[in-house]
Amino acid sequence: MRGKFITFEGGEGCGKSTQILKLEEKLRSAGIDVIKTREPGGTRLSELIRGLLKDEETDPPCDRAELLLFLAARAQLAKNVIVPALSEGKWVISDRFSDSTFAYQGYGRGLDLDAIKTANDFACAGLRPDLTLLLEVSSETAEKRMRAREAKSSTSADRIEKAGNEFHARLRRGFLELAAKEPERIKRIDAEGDIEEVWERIWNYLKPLV
Ligand code: T5A
Repeated sequence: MRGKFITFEGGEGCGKSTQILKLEEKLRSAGIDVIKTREPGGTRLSELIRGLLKDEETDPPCDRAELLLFLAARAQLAKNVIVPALSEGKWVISDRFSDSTFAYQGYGRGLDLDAIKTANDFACAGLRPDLTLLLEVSSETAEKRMRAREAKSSTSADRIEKAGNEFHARLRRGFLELAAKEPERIKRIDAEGDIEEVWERIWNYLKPLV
């Protein structure tokens, strides 16, 4: 039987990665064979592309080049990792997938949504998440969490994180429009509150599916 493909989405600092770790552990302890991946990334080529997308030293990609780099990374991950795992009956949890492209490159950068859809469908060759959890926090909470993470890991904001408040407001609105268009697949999760509170909301939602 095909496994389930679950994606986590949201703006910067919404807490996806933290909750994905908890879900991975919970599913394993329930005896489910699960793999976790991230976008961009998850294969050698896709991780190299991730490096290019985050690199601040070389010339930054123009908006269309940025879109195509994300899609190239996704095509490789979908074909070589996600599709084979699902067909072996494994569950796949991905930290971001196609919805991020619509939100960031479409609503955020202003690239044409229909063109993105055509190119993304080509890259994914029909692969779509079964379920997407959209983690929602206020911009103040996101900012606080990002600052806390930077202090903890001594990293600084990358090129996309530094794209400005208006860009981030547009992409957050974009995620909400995507959720309104596909309410069956995209579930909005209130991600305010501490890690355990958010986890409880996520697990309450997923428990019946497991
Ligand atoms: N992108 C991606 C596109 O533009 N187009 C695309 O198609 C795709 C796929 C990826 C970047 O690429 C863009 C989006 C991104 O800008 P990334 O480094 O993978 O870059 O960054 P993000 O996906 O944004 O993920 P992050 O790891 O940066 O953030 P998360 O996953 O939202 O947050 P997390 O879990 O790391 O938490 C951040 C901090 O908050 C704390 C954590 O401990 C951590 O320090 N935290 C909480 N603190 C208090 N209460 C809670 N409930 C907390 N939850 C977490």
